[in-house]
Amino acid sequence: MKDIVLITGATSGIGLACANKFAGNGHNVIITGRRKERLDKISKQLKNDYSVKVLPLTFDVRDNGAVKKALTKLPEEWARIDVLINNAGLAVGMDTIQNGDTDDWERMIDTNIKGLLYVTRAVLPGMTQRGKGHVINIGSIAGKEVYPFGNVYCATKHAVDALTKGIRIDTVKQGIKVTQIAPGAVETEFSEVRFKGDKDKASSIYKGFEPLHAEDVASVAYFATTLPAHANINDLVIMPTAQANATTFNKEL
Ligand code: NDP
Ligand code: 8X3
Repeated sequence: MKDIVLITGATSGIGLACANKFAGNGHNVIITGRRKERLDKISKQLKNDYSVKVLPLTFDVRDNGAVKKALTKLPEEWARIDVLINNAGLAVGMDTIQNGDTDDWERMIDTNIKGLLYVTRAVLPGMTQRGKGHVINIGSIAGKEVYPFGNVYCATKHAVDALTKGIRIDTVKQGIKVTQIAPGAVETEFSEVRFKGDKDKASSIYKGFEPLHAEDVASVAYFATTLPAHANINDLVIMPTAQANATTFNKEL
């Protein structure tokens, strides 16, 4: 049977790759993000390429009112969400705490922690009522380790790690699957956002080694949903082969 898969942050990178992966396997997808033009274009592409149903929803995950409005009154054919991929997220800036920009901190905390919570709070009651559903949180190696100048971003991803465990405890009796996928370096728009539009600095992050592609992470997310009902991947770290941990790379420069 076709699933309904809700993917936050589907306008680029990992979320976009997940939209293609799930739609490519015949599932109907709800794609979200703030950039409406991109969502509309992606929606057309997915429908054309895969003949699935697509519902594009434009909202900011930091706005709880907008999240509730978009997700708690879905048209009936879309209301039974089988898989929620909490992917929308970002890093902004890299600095010490003593020099850090508090606006950057607010953006990361509001998006990566509060946004994930708002979306999950809107979607999870339907899953628990039906006794079926799968929540996949995109964490990070930054949720397993803390690296220099990563402080607040790492803290938000440690929160995603903790919340994944908490959601699993809270919903185990209703049979909900809860998975965290924690990637190392993936070449997307992530570093461009982190370095506030500095494309040269962003691309230098991925020089000298082959980073993960967004499709690698999407494949793992899709695989997690193909396991039988009794089996769940709780936590999965996926890294480029040339990356041993958050700070150790095999780079040829
Ligand atoms: P991208 O910048 O390519 O994609 C981020 C997505 O999140 C975009 O679709 C963006 O959409 C959406 N988004 C950001 N802020 C908001 C918001 N306030 N409301 C709604 N949507 C939002 O980066 P990635 O694909 O790399 O990042 C996806 C996830 O993967 C993030 O959670 C990131 O932390 C995590 N991650 C990334 C890694 C990497 O190396 N790239 C490694 C480990 C984890 P829009 O701008 O249209 O709103
Ligand atoms: C993104 C990967 O290593 O920049 O979460 O934190 S890293």
